[in-house]
Amino acid sequence: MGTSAASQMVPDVCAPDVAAQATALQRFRRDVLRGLSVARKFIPSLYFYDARGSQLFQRIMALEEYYPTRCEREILERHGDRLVASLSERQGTLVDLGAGDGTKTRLLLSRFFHRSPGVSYAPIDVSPTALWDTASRMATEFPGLHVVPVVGEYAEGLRWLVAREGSGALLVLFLGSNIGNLEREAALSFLRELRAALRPGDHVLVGFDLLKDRAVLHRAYDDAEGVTSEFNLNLLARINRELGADFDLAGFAHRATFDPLRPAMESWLESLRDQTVTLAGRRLSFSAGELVHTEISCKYREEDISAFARSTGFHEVGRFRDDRGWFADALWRVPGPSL
Ligand code: AVI
Repeated sequence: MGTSAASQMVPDVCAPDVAAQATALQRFRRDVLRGLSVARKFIPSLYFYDARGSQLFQRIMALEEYYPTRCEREILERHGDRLVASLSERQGTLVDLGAGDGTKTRLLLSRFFHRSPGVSYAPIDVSPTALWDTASRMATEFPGLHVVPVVGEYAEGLRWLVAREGSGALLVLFLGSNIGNLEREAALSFLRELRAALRPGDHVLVGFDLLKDRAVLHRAYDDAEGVTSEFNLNLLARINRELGADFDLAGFAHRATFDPLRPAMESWLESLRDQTVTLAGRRLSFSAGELVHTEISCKYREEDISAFARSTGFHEVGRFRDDRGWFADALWRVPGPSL
């Protein structure tokens, strides 16, 4: 750990592995072709976050209608001291799953760093550009902070957790209701894998968007300025840019619906006319009114959160809400004596 935080970042973020990029592109092509070849078409929401998509998501988080970011910031500002106290050790690490721009994490990191300057920060994100910005900003803001950025999906994050060196305790942040973008079974299996990758005494802080008035939900996922629409349509723009497809973006429109059974908000791209698109030598047909599913954003009841902790082997030590009770951050501990 003799190297500076900035030089620690270079190998992971600045030296893109050409073979890995080619594999990622092949996987993108395969996933899109597969999703657009079935009767109920879909594009995995993971692909929202190229550089443009990450910028648009930053704009969504600043929107008046998109309440989750402000609610969670309120929670972290109010309860930050209590939360970092869960990571009392000098050698602890704050792991940030789906770090994004790290604005909320900074609220915890500043408290955490001032208590114990020997701490480390490990942001994990699919977007190399967002990750690089966040990692370098944190390294500048907290001189001497050991920053270990990891580019990847949650699976890579879990692999990194399993292989980690050192005995310090972890506080894993899974904020912003990122959990809500996974179907219930996928969320449970992810949390079980996360639990298995951790050690007794480690903690996780999971953000859950609570079920609320439908009109509030609709506004949050279909804002007046049209930023969420642009975010959704950027999926098609990305497929054109990276996979050479010929989607006409004017031929599709953003739709947001509420499914009370899940319960969840869902995003779709609706084809506005009968049309054919060419992608990787294949012709894909869309009929007028046909919907392509692009995202699920699950909403939770308080009892869902308790059931999630119970059935994934975590012990809940605290739950923190904003004033309106629209959002909750649950603090869970891996049971057993700390090593
Ligand atoms: C990242 N994720 C938790 C956001 C959400 O609320 O599902 C993504 C998003 N999609 C549309 N607006 C925001």
